[in-house]
Amino acid sequence: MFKPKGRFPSKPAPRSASTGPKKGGNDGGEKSLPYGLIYKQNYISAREKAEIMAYLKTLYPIWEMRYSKNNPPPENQKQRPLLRPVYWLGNWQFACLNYYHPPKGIYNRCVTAEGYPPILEYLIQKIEALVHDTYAPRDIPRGWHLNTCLINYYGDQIGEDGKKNDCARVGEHKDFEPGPVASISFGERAFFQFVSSQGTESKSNAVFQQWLEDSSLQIFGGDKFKKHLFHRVQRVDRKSGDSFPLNEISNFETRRINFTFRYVPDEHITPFHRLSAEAKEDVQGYMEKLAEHSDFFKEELSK
Ligand SMILES: O=C(O)CCC(=O)C(=O)O
Repeated sequence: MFKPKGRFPSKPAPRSASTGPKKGGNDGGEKSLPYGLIYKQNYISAREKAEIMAYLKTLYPIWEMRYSKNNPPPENQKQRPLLRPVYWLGNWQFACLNYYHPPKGIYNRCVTAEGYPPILEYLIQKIEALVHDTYAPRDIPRGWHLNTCLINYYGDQIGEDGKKNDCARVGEHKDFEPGPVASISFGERAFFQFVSSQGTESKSNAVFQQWLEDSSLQIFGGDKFKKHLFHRVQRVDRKSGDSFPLNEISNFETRRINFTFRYVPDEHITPFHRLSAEAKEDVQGYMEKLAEHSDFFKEELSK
């Protein structure tokens, strides 16, 4: 991983008594949140946002398919592209490898990827400290650190006829990486819900919902919000007119970018050349695509 090079303090400033954490708290004089949830408006400063935006311009997100030759769709499903382009840091959980899913789905799912740029390293140190100050030790697994980042690009797909198809949403799911997950949002705000689900037959009930605003930090952890409830993004506003052009992807109009930081135990992250033959075959094409613009992926392919 890259290390901070001095433009940002190498360690977050110590918290004073008055700015210290409140259990399950949030900022901005809003009503306090239940244990397990943190929400901080304007957590990312204008300078930090500018640095992250400059970094995003260097990335070439890809559009993955959900299934592959060695992981074909189950009987009731069809092959399909994901709803949005993505980029992963730390390790890449290719959709066709079925994502990290302990206790059984551990190996051949998380492929070593590029490290964080200094600005994200810096923010992650601060966020990890906040987690340790806020959550009970039982909710922070041994060795927990935010070594994995999924960057999701939300917006409209643009058809050949120029018609826009809004796919700025995520269906209900759980993140199975152990411990708290931290999420940073940019652009238009998103309507985010935690839901209880009784399966596909009945409607899910929203248990807690909130808007995730530009430059905000959300953290969810603990049994209720991380293990028991599902979460989803219902919709993304189009009020502020924010738009983020993507390198090489022209049939998509991005209006929100979200980073979710998670923890995958380091021993479950596999370099490309050590994957099983089937997993290698399934992701070879994606690795080649990534290598077109990344020395890191070029090097991984050459091993
Ligand atoms: O975009 C968001 O706010 C949430 C993303 C999410 O649920 C996920 O990446 O698992």
